[in-house]
Order: sequence, then structure tokens, then C-alpha cells
Amino acid sequence: MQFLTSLVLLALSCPGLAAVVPDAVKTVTLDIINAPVAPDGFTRSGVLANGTFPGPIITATKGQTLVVHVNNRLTDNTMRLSTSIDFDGVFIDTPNIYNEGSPFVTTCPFGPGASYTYTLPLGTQTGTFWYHSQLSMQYADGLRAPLIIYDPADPQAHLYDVDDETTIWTVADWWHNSSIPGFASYLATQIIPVADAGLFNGRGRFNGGPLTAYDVVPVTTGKRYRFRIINMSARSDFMVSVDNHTLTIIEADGEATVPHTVSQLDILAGQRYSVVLTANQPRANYWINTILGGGNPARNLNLNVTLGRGILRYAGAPNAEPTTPMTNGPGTNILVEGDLRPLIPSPPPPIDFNLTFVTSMTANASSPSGFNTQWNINNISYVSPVVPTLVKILQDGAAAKFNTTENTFVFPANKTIQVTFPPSTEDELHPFHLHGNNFWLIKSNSSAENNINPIRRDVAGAGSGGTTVRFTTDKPGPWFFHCHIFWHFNVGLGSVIAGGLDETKAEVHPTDAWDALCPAYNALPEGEKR
Ligand SMILES: *[C@@H]1O[C@H](CO)[C@@H](O)[C@H](O)[C@H]1NC(C)=O
Ligand SMILES: *[C@@H]1O[C@H](CO)[C@@H](O)[C@H](O)[C@H]1NC(C)=O
Ligand SMILES: *[C@@H]1O[C@H](CO)[C@@H](O)[C@H](O)[C@H]1NC(C)=O
Ligand SMILES: *[C@@H]1O[C@H](CO)[C@@H](O)[C@H](O)[C@H]1NC(C)=O
Ligand SMILES: *[C@@H]1O[C@H](CO)[C@@H](O)[C@H](O)[C@H]1NC(C)=O
Ligand SMILES: *[C@@H]1O[C@H](CO)[C@@H](O)[C@H](O)[C@H]1NC(C)=O
Ligand SMILES: *[C@@H]1O[C@H](CO)[C@@H](O)[C@H](O)[C@H]1NC(C)=O
Ligand SMILES: *[C@@H]1O[C@H](CO)[C@@H](O)[C@H](O)[C@H]1NC(C)=O
Ligand SMILES: *[C@@H]1O[C@H](CO)[C@@H](O)[C@H](O)[C@H]1NC(C)=O
Ligand SMILES: *[C@@H]1O[C@H](CO)[C@@H](O)[C@H](O)[C@H]1NC(C)=O
Ligand SMILES: *[C@@H]1O[C@H](CO)[C@@H](O)[C@H](O)[C@H]1NC(C)=O
Ligand SMILES: [Cu+2]
Repeated sequence: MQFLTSLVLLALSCPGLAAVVPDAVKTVTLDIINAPVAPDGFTRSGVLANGTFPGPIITATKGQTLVVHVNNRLTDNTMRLSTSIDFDGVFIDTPNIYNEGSPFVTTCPFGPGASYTYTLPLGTQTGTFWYHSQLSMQYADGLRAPLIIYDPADPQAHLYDVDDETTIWTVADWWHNSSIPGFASYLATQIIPVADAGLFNGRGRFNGGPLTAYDVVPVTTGKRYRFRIINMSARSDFMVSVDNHTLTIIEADGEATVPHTVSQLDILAGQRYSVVLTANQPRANYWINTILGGGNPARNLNLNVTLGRGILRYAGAPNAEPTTPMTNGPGTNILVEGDLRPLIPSPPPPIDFNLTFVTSMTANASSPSGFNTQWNINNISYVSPVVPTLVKILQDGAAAKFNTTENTFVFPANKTIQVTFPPSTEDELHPFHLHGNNFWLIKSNSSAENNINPIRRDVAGAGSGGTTVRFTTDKPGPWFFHCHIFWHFNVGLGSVIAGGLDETKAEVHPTDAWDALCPAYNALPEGEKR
């Protein structure tokens, strides 16, 4: 650790690494439109940023303010017509919380024909992030894309040679139908519609479908690549490996880690990793295996998890698929999340409030949500309020009132909160995601606790092994804390962590454009609110 810390200091103080000073502001425009899209060869209509899936990559440099103008040009009413964008994993300071994009927590969505500009000072944060629609199940219809904040003086720069737009890897689950009938089916049957395909960098195949070209990742012998892997799933997790190569993890969710080499890693919905791959094998084509998990493939004969993959192609190798069999990966030397260590240690502070979150699924046609399928935290199923949480806090500060079904946990500012998910009886991990902040991962689906040097990240899976996270309310405000399996989230598997209500009221001064969002949304015809 001493040695690595010295390297960090060396890199930071080395004048050779001093970078060109970027513009203070990075401005991006996104037009949200409906357009036909066929990532796996099946053409459907999508809800798409600038008409592509994944949407355009947003890149920024450490210290910039990101300004994103979003124009809602949606017209296809077989999918949602309103929208709201979440910049997943980006830290947001209290004064900017109103630009955080969480419908009915920190904002209202905006309807077709309307625009909104998100202004996000990025501070000192760097790493791998993504943006997606935070409204209902809309991101399953396509509105998801990478967001990378580059560090011109990356303390890990000596570990890799290449880190650019060709080294971003996205994995995503994909459905042939709109999320609206899919969600209705889930409510009626309690079974999440099984995806039709798993996609690597926006491409994949389904059983019986056309032999669409797999995405090709070019590499040159001898070079070291920083691949930034983003799981943009609405449901599925993926097992990631590259035939004949190891992957050295150096970042998890925007936090640098001590380099840790594995052959395979499981990445949950919403999670990100940076891995270094050294092109040190014979010049050839190699399968990148990104194997989707989640759901019983027998329920959707289109789905063939083996067909979700890409190709790592060495310069000089034939322009062809690998000749080796498609496998699901080596199945050995798999990442154990609890083995990761932060590059720059930050010991977790002692606990002020100790919470337990018990997750459960119930069927209740007369539940407050009216859903026959309902997920609960401590027996409460989250239902969005009509008046967003932040609006209530800005009006009433500490006197703000929340319905039981808002599952809103109120704390003083500057306290340390621990949340324990006891071992559950469920067969899958719920990737719990904290907005605008991150947490220390004290216990990762196991009984082993690390109170000394755990990693910090913003998505962690809670499942049968038991998971504990710890975070502070140093940034007053209401922050969503929810399962990133959006099917579960949309039937109640969510909560709001609200720290320092009076401080929030004092520090947050939204713009007129933000103030206008809720009245405009409430005035929309029902069909456009959806
Ligand atoms: C999206 O499309 C708009 C309109 O064509 C363009 O101005 C903008 O630069 C595009 N955004 C990105 C991130 O490519
Ligand atoms: C989509 O769902 C609707 C409503 O259930 C159904 O009528 C339609 O056939 C489905 N389309 C596809 C491509 O599965
Ligand atoms: C992405 O996350 C989902 C849900 O947690 C999971 O089922 C899937 O395996 C993950 N994908 C990867 C490549 O890890
Ligand atoms: C990858 O490793 C396997 C097993 O060691 C070997 O059979 C195969 O030839 C290697 N692939 C290439 C392209 O070298
Ligand atoms: C999945 O695809 C592979 C490769 O085409 C094929 O060999 C296998 O039989 C398929 N599996 C299923 C369950 O259809
Ligand atoms: C916090 O609660 C968990 C159970 O949810 C318990 O195991 C743990 O000992 C408690 N920690 C403290 C410091 O009270
Ligand atoms: C179902 O929801 C209703 C309305 O909230 C509630 O009164 C009832 O106790 C719930 N039943 C179960 C089994 O949770
Ligand atoms: C949830 O409700 C069940 C049944 O009423 C009860 O046994 C259990 O203690 C409750 N759990 C929590 C965490 O409140
Ligand atoms: C509380 O929830 C009920 C039922 O969903 C709703 O009718 C009521 O308006 C809510 N009250 C507030 C203050 O949000
Ligand atoms: C929280 O900490 C900040 C920074 O140290 C300080 O400015 C603020 O007054 C504190 N707030 C409370 C309520 O303790
Ligand atoms: C979570 O931990 C349990 C208990 O060790 C283990 O059986 C299970 O496979 C783990 N789940 C995942 C998805 O890693
Ligand atoms: Cu879940």
C-alpha cells in the first residue's frame, strides 16, 4: 500500500503528466426520439438518445461542468412519452440535487416537445459511469449509454496504453417488445419477461435470428488496454471473460482499486469495472464472452445466452470469427468482490444509525400500488408520491411529511448510516444503487465483514449471502436507494435516504426551469405522462 501510495504521489507530481487544461464546461445535446433499431437483427421501435442504441457516449474531463440539453421528441405511444435522465454514479452536491433526474424524488419528468438542461459540476470525480432514463421501465426500450470522466493525471495511467472510445464495453439485456406490455405481463404473472438477447456493445443474436455481425474490439500485440465495462442491464447480470486472457481490475464504479487479476467477473445491473487486458497472445481472433444471467431461458426460446458475445481481434488476424468454440467462459479464477481493495484507502467511519433492510416479494392485488406483483423493504412497497420528495423538503424542511409508502428514511446531516441486508431466500442478487453518493461495501453477499479497507462503490448485490453497506449524510438531500433491476424497482423495491432536511431547504435554490417541470407534467394528458 505504501508503495502504491508513493506511485500515486509520483504520478500526481510528475510534470510530464500535466495535461492540457480542458474547457470549464462540456456541453452536450441529446435528442430523445423514437426510431427503428435492430441490435440483434430484429427490428423494433426504440426510445433512443439521438436515434442509436446504445446512445452517444458522453465524455468529460475531471473538473468540468457537464451541461446536457435534453430535447424530448418522443411520439410513439406504444412506449413512454415522458422522460427523465439519471447520470448514474455521478456524485451530486446538495445545491445541484434538483438536476439529479429521479422522477418524484428530486424532479418531475418532462413530456413530448419539452426540453430540460441538466447542469452537473463533476468536481474531482473520475471513472466509468452511464446515463439512462430513470422513468419507469423506459430504459429497457433503449435509452441507456456510457458516460466517462477522464482523468488527465490518472494515478493508474502507468498500467495501460490505450483508453479511448474503442475501449468502452457495454453489456445489456434486450427485449423485442415495448416495456409497457412486458411490465403488464410481469404485474400479472410475477415473472419478469425473459430477455430476447444479451448484447455486447449494442450487438447480439437470438436463436433463429440472422447472423448479425458481432462487435469487434481491435487490439495490437504488446499493448495494454483499459476496457471500461458497463452493465446497462434492466434485469440481467453478465459473466465477462476473454478467451486466453486475464483481466486486471483497476476500478469499480468510479473508485480506483488495487490491481486485481481474474479470469472472469460477474457484473450486476448498474455496475461498472475497468479492467486492463494485455494483448500478449498469438495474433488471432478471441471470443469475448458476455454471458447473460437472469431468468429461465426455457421461458423465452429466443434467448440463447451463448450468443451474447464480441470478438477481440489482434491486428494482423483474419477478418473472421474465432475458430474456437463459443463457451460461457473458463468458470475459474472468478472475481470475489470482497477481495477488491481501494487504491487510496478510506476507512469507514463508525456507525451512527444501524438499519436492516429485509426484502420480500408478495402478491397483493389490493396493495397501495394496485400491483399483483409487489416487492417490499421491511414490508413496505415504495410508491412514488405525487409531489416529489425534494419539493416537499424545500417547502417544509424538517416538517415535511412523507407517506409510509414513500419508504423515506430521514436522518440528521453529517451522520453515518449502515444498512444490512440479511441473507435472503431469493436466488438472485438485488443490485442496490445509491444515487449521488457511494458507500463502503462492508460485506458483499457473504458473512465476511471488512471494516478496515473496503472498496467504495455505488451498486452492490444483496442476496442469499447477506450484504452490508455504509454511507454518510454529508450531502444533505433525498437520494434514491433502490434495486437496479428496474422490474423490481418499479413494483416497490426502493427507498429514499433523506439527510438534513433543514440544510437541504437552506442550500438548494432551483431554477425557474426546474420549478416549471411539475406543473407542466401535471398538466399533461394522461397518455403523455406515461
Ligand atoms: C445529438 O444530435 C444532435 C442533433 O443532431 C447534435 O447536435 C448532438 O451533437 C448529438 N449529441 C451527441 C452527444 O452526439
Ligand atoms: C408485444 O406485446 C403485445 C401485447 O401483448 C402483443 O400483441 C405483440 O404481439 C407483442 N409483440 C412482439 C414483437 O412480441
Ligand atoms: C448485469 O446485471 C444483471 C443484473 O444484476 C446480471 O443478471 C448480468 O449478469 C450482468 N451482466 C454482466 C455482464 O455481468
Ligand atoms: C487458447 O488457449 C487454448 C487452451 O490453452 C488453446 O487450445 C488455443 O489454441 C488458444 N487460442 C489461441 C488462438 O491461441
Ligand atoms: C445456442 O447457440 C449455439 C450456437 O449457435 C447452439 O449450438 C446451441 O444449440 C444454442 N442453444 C440453444 C439452447 O438453442
Ligand atoms: C447492526 O445491525 C446488524 C443487523 O442488521 C447487526 O448484525 C450488527 O451487529 C449491528 N451493528 C451495530 C454496530 O450495532
Ligand atoms: C394488501 O394490501 C392492502 C392494502 O394496502 C393491505 O391492507 C393488506 O394487508 C395487504 N395484504 C397483504 C397480504 O400484504
Ligand atoms: C413483515 O410482516 C411479517 C408478517 O406480518 C412479520 O412477521 C415481519 O416481522 C415483518 N417484517 C418486518 C421487517 O417488519
Ligand atoms: C399517500 O398515499 C395515498 C395512497 O397512495 C395517497 O392517496 C395520498 O395522496 C398520499 N399522501 C401524500 C401526502 O402524498
Ligand atoms: C456538516 O459538515 C459540514 C462540513 O464539515 C459543515 O459545514 C456543516 O455545518 C455540518 N452540518 C451539520 C448539521 O452538522
Ligand atoms: C451469494 O452468496 C451465497 C452464499 O455464499 C451463494 O450461495 C450465492 O451463490 C451467492 N450469489 C451470487 C450471485 O454470487
Ligand atoms: Cu431486485
